[in-house]
Amino acid sequence: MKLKLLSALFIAASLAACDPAPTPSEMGLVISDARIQAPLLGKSITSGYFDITNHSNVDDAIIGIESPIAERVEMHLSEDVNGIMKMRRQVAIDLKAGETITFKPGGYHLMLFGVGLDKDQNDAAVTFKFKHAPDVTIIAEIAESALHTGHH
Ligand SMILES: [Cu+2]
Repeated sequence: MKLKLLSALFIAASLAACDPAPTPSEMGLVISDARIQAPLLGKSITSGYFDITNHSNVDDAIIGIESPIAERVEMHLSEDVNGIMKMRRQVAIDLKAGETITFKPGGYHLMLFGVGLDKDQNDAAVTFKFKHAPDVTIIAEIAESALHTGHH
């Protein structure tokens, strides 16, 4: 019964929209455990990590990330190329329906450039842009740079 109602609503929403793009559910894209390393003293570049799950039934992709604390945020993938860790910028990262991707040291991660934090600032907004789903803004914790991975 509930499922029928949901699909009826989904069809109604699809018909109402002129855009033929799929309409992910409100729960669609969920980001958790987001944290940004505090830049090392005198540095303005740092990295960020989080988990993201696509709870919708639509294959989607992360196509951009922004934060008011950074001039620019890029998505990178660290890869072991013949024993040497290399990072490659990712313009978009596919996130299939039901899939979870963990951004972590040594794998996918965020690189933030031109970072400016207020003194004692311990969190920051981060906005995720998707191919289909509407933007999602979350609050990321600023983690102590003592835990810095030596990434840069
Ligand atoms: Cu990187």
